[in-house]
Amino acid sequence: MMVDEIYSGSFSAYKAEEELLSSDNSILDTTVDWESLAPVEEEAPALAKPAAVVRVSTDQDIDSNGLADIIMAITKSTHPNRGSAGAWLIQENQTAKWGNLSTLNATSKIMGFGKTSSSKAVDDIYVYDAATNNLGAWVTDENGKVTGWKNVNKFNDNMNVLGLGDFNADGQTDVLLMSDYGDLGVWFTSGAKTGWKRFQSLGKEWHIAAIGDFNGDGRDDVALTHDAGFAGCYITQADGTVKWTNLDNIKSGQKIAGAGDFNGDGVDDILLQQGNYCGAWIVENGNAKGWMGLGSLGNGAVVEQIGDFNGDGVDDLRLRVDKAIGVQLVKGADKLEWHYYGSVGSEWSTSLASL
Ligand SMILES: [Ca+2]
Ligand SMILES: [Ca+2]
Ligand SMILES: [Ca+2]
Ligand SMILES: [Ca+2]
Repeated sequence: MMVDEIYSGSFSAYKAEEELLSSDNSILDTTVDWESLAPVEEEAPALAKPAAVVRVSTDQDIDSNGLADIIMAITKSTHPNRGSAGAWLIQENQTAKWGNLSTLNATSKIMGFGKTSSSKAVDDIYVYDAATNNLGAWVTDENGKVTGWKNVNKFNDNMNVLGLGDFNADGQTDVLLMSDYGDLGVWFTSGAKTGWKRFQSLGKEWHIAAIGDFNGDGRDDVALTHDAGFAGCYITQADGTVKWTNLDNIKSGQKIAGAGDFNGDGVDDILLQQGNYCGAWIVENGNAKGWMGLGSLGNGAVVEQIGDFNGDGVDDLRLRVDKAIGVQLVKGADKLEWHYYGSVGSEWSTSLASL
């Protein structure tokens, strides 16, 4: 059974959902042989770009069931349906239901999830146009359908959009930026400090590793690494400034793969990956207070998204292995539970970091 062929070749952006699912029911198939899907190469999996560029402390939920959803788009420039974007809406029974979103123009990419208004219950989908340095969002209704466009801002040419987060805890998504000269800061989209607020100037030895709320005050913070091997946080303050906290040293072979709350205390933790193995620094007040082993992901698995896919308040690791998409649900220390959602054609990008 070619479970990986569901969407290849014949996709057209607004085909009815029934058509997309009618060829077989393999999107619902959880009996696939996991081992057979793993690539043959023995190489360590290529890490996705740091989740920093995509992470936002929202539910990543566009259809109002409280479960994170998966956005995907055809990014291959030569594909006739390049730009077609849709989502797998994760259901209570851990299956995925297809929903059409919209179409990206040739220079646009999906940035991630966020809220264009604090009164919105579900997330919108942020779209960045590299040709104009303009950021905006597809506004969604409570069923995950795109109902309109809301412009966020067209940034100056010397500003680089790094990621999304709510950095003043007013419920509306802001934008993390870095200038060509190393000025790190935020574009506040609402509140008393609307507009650009510079945090710090950073040299090339600094790298943005993740965005998350690392002290649990509701404001997103920024985790950074330094070439010397240590990591820490800029904890955002109520006055729009930041305060440094130390995390820990990154061991040889380890990489920060993103942020998520893996022990369910409401504070984001730091995900570390070493080969196939994942674990997390459990974070309190911006400091690493302990280690939580998570487990091995399987050969060739790439962490593409960190979010809560089963609604238990603990973030999970959404993976891709070649064309197969699934989630390792985090069920406590050293306890991962695999759920396979389905497979996509190779023309589909499912990582927010590469969409
Ligand atoms: Ca959902
Ligand atoms: Ca915070
Ligand atoms: Ca936590
Ligand atoms: Ca979960």
